[in-house]
Amino acid sequence: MSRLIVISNRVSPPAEVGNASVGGLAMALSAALREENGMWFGWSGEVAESSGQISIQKIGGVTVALTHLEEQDVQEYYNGYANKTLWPLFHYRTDLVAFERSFDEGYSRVNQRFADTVSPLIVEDDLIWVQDYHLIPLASKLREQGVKNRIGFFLHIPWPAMRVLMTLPKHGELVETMFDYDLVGFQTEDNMHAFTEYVINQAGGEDLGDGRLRAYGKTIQVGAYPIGIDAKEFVEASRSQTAKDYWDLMRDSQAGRKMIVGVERLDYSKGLEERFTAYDQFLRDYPQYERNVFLLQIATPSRGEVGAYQDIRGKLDTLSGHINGEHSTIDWVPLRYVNRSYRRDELAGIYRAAHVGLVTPLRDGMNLVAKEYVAAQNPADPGVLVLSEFAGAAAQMRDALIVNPFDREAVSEAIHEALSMPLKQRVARYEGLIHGIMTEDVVSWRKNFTNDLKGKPPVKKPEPLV
Ligand code: ADQ
Repeated sequence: MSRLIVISNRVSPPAEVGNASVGGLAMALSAALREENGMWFGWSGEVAESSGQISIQKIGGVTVALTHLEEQDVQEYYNGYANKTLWPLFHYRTDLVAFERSFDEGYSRVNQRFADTVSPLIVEDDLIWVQDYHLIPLASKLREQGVKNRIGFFLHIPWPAMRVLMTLPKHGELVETMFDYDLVGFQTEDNMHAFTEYVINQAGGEDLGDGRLRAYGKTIQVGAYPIGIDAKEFVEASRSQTAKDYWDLMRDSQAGRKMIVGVERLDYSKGLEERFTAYDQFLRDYPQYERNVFLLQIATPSRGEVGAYQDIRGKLDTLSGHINGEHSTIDWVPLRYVNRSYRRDELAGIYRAAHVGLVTPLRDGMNLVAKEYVAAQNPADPGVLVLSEFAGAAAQMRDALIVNPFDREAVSEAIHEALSMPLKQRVARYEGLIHGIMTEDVVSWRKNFTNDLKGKPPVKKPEPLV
């Protein structure tokens, strides 16, 4: 039987797999690796004096292979090219992009080192699945080592429009490396079309039909594989005792007020500054909500070594203070702004207590919070999802209230519409959304991708649970 080898920048700490704090993606990949006798390779998250060593352990049926990085690698590859160059560029924030030759070199060096370290572990028939923007050139480096196996790549973040990508020095070289994969997967059709447009118009390539693209003398398969959540697990988490305790806690602290919730990593792509401004606008536009509503914004600090993340954190501290200073009364705080993270079962209870889920990224590959919010709702009395048209999830979740996150008046109106929506309409929208969440889940996502990589027909979608 062929093995599956997943390669990603970070490997979820194996001791935590199966624990409620581990994300659905980590759990789904671990399940795939267990079933397919697989191995997960990536950076341990630790910095070492010298890199290239590998530690291999078997945990819960999954072989986990970890390697360390040197300080310079972390600065140039991870904080540098991945998070100061590609992340802002692929999220259309060309104003925040830093191009430095050393980043480029660090990115190439770490991809080379990953290839050198993992290639001796690869045997014939292994299926290799590379995850995300940190490792775009990995297949190319593996091919140079003589690896002939089938290699797939999945991009979790958006693929930008051609003209945006063209602001990246050496963009052609980056795209060329993608032609060393057998299958390249994107979150949405839109992203796939943007890639195709570049290949045809910039690389002089050809669309051969059936998802096949030819350029640089090579042919690859491309496809859209919208990622889902582990819906069954999340619905179960929302019915757990911890979720009920958190739901009770929130209900008590609401004191009859309506609650709007936002949950994300503290990242400029998530549109938190624009969201706070829109909420401020909402409080001005609809004074009838004074003392009757609050926004709970959970934003976990992330990538704190990168300047743009320090800047956005500072801006949000100021803006949240300003909104509360302006609108609070002695017995009401309109914005609860929380910089910590919660376990999945705790989050499920928090989502369930919220009348509105406010998910307004400026750009997002997919956005799993939108799906988790809906999965956690009480089917008999569900809350309403307000969703940015620029989240990949918007292509699937048409029953959400879809908004332009840059239009603060429109977001303000959508919040009002969501808060005042009659039960019948809330239930109809929820039912329209939950079906897709249950069927297009993370399990069907990874099966569809790996079957296409193997060249098998798509999996039959599972029946919905609720
Ligand atoms: P992210 O940018 O991290 O993922 P998202 O898809 O929303 O964004 O996933 C975040 C996950 O972290 C969710 O499962 C959420 O519950 C959890 N999370 C966020 N804040 C949390 C907190 N404070 N406490 C606990 N948990 C928290 C990237 C891409 C997305 C894409 C995913 C998967 O940017 O567009 O959907 O990968 O492909």
